[in-house]
Amino acid sequence: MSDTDSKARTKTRLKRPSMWTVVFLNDDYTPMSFVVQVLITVFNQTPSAAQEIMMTVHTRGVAKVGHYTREIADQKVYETMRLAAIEQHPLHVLTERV
Ligand code: TYC
Repeated sequence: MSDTDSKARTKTRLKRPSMWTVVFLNDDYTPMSFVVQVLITVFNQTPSAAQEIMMTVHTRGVAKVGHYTREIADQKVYETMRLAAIEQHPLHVLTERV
C-alpha cells in the first residue's frame, strides 16, 4: 500500500474541547467588594459587569461567570479560592460541565 492510498492512513478526528462553566455561590460573609475585585482581576469582567454578576449571586444565590476549557476553569477556581483563603473569606466557586 502506498502512502497516498487512503486506506493506509488513519484519520485524525479532532474533537472540540468540552467547556466548563464557573459558578459563584453566595454566602453571608464575603464582602461584596472582594467578589467584585475577583470578578475583575481573575475573570476579566468590566467593573459594571462584575457589580451586576455579584448582585445576581447575592440576590439569587448563584450566577454563572463564564465558560472555559477544563484547565482554564480549574485555574480560575484555584486562583479565586487562593485569594479568598488569604483574606479568610468563605467564598465558594465551582465548575459545571456545559
Ligand atoms: N452576600 C455577600 C454579602 O452580603 C456578598 C456576596 C456576593 C458573597 C457574591 C458571595 O459569591 C458571592 N456580603
